[in-house]
Amino acid sequence: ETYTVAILGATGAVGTELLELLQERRFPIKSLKLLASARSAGKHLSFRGQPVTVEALSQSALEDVDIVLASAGASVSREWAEVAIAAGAVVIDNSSAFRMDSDVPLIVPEVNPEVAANHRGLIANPNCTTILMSLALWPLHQVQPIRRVVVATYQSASGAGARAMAEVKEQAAAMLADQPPPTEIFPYPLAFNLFPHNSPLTEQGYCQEEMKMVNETRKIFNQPDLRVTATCIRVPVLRAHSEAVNLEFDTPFEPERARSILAQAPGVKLLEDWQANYFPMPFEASGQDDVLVGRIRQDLSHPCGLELWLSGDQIRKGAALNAVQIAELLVAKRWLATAVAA
Ligand code: 2RA
Repeated sequence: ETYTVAILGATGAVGTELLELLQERRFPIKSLKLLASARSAGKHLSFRGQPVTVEALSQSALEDVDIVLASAGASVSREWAEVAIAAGAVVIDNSSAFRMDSDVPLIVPEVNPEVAANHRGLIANPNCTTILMSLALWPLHQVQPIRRVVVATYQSASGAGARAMAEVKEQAAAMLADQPPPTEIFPYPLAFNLFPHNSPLTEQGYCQEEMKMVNETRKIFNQPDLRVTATCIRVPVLRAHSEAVNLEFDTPFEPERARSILAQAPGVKLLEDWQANYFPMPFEASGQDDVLVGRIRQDLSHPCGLELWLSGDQIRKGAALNAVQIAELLVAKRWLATAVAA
């Protein structure tokens, strides 16, 4: 069976990766629609060697679509997801618009695939930092429940979009030429600098990006009492996020045991060479499907603590690959028909 698929936000960093992955993974496509803002309409992209013209998003463009992969921002998803669902599509939304809605499954296929069966036409893709962290934490949590997570993130420019990736390069060039760095996308220079993620702050002093990790991890793990705290930092890296994670369990978790579990974990590549002092780096994580995990060690400050480090491609597994894997899951399990429609 083949499907009509629409990519919403086809010309963005994630949209471009979605197109690449649908080809690379030979997703069973009958026809492909590339939808974007009127500004991008008319551009020609290529799919399976054939040119595909980008169309402006419209009600008619969403007719007769089986699956919408949406990555055009929360406001576009809020405006158009229901339209697509009413026209019969299942929407896999990469934006933050619906992630915490109780009737919207929030899915990492390696963690909670079964929850996707309950969708009512809309499935949310978690935030990139949450996806990457959950791949490393879930296999450990299955063996010994995690009680507390303390995470510091080192987030690439790609999380702010394709133009942000271009700007950090322009900033570096400007600064090397002793010129003022452009700051149109980022509020401050990111090249040779770093700053706390500049998403809006909540009254508790956490930014929205940090609260996404707290709330989404609890939902995906189905553990509302899981204690999570996060500090999210934007760093001058192009397209892979890294995260320093401290875990607390009820009883000690041997690093060797964690290492052997993660060596078999789906979507994870254990990468550590202690003799060579060689561990995951965003430079190597970029372009890979797997999240690189390493530097697993006993927390010296707590007998039931464990430390680990990870790097993962923000555009790929952090967004586009996870969304395509959700689509593959729905097709494989024949879960495309919504509970509502059935
Ligand atoms: C960021 N995770 O990195 C957010 C949005 N992709 O800025």
